Amino acid sequence: MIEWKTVYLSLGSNVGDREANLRQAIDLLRAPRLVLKRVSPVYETDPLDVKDQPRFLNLVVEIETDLFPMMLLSHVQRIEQALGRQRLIDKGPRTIDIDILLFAKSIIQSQKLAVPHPRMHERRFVLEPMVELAPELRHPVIKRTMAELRKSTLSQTLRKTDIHICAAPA
Ligand code: PH2
Ligand code: MG
Ligand code: MG
Repeated sequence: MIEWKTVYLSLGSNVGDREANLRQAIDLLRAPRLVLKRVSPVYETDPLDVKDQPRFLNLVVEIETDLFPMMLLSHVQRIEQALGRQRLIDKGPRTIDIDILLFAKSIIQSQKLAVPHPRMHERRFVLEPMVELAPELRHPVIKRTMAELRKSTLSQTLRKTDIHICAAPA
């Protein structure tokens, strides 16, 4: 029996029809060995890192999967490519970005993949939607809950939108 793991992904878009990009990416996530469980509310967020770029729409999805982490990474990278993602500027504008935040309690440090996502604990655009889905979930390295981590990011500005994306297939 292969174990099914609960995994959290961060999605962001700041190019083109941002809501359509998020919806399409979520539709493409469903796969034979991957069940979409829950989708957080959608937040409009000021850009971090590269500040001179359009505002993002961000959300977090909870999935269950028996894929290995590198297989899941290939899957999400194929979706990024299918939505026409171009890697022009590091941390710059993108039609869709899909990051693996947490993979059950796994800690992964490889050339291609770092989990937990190395910057998730300092980003409100990740923690605000994470807290909606799993406030008491503990970061496996920092050992603090999502709700605790969120507190130190409150100076970053965002707003909750009234966009709702359903986890059930359309
Ligand atoms: N992604 C980045 C860099 N900065 N800022 C916001 N608000 N949302 C993002 O998704 C984001 C960002 C690199 O992946
Ligand atoms: Mg990212
Ligand atoms: Mg990414």
